[in-house]
Amino acid sequence: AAAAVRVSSISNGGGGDDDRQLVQFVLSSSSALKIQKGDITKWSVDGASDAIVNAANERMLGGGGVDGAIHRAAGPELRAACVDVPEVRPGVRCPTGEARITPAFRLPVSHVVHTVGPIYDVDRHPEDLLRSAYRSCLTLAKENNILYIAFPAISCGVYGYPYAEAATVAISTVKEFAEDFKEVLSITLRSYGLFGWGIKLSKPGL
Ligand code: AR6
Repeated sequence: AAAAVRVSSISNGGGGDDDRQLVQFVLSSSSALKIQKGDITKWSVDGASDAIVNAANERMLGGGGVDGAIHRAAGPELRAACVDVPEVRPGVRCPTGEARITPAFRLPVSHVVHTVGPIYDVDRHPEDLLRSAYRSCLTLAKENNILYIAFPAISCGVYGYPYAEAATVAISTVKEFAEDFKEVLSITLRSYGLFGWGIKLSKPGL
């Protein structure tokens, strides 16, 4: 049975742009999870099989926060690629809890996985929706042969999700995914910027 995962507090360990590891959880003999920090738009592993996740909104045409940073760094081609994502209903390209994938253009990774987390005080069942957002990103990454993926702290900015609660959801969802797909053995939870964090999945030995 999977061990319960709960994060009672999460700290970014102070300012600065360094990428040092802050915390490491060992999930099993072959699986580790780390909290680190950095700017997600600078992150890459090999530029061919890696992706960053964007904390987007349902319209998927850009916005503030990490969404704005990703669109600025990727260039206008990213917005054009997002426009091409079909709407599932008027104004909605990616419903909350789902994910869509595009190329990454000028970013140093191959793909951007766009997802939409819940608005903490508005959406019903925010935990289920956040879990679904993480799981949708991981599933899409796997379907697209992505070996490395970094997440920002989805919903933890303007959408108001408390960090410790969101970290608990992120860690347990990634852990479940790693257990379902045995080839994903190493998990890194990264902390980004002043307040964010995210996750990297990687093959053993890398
Ligand atoms: N790298 C990593 N993390 C970052 C960066 C960066 N460059 N910039 C900000 N963060 P938010 P949400 C962190 O508000 O809560 C947008 O307008 C930030 O500190 O970007 O899911 C969208 O268009 C925080 O921890 O996303 C939506 O409308 C985390 O990223 C809405 O905001 C997420 O904060 C989505 O809100």
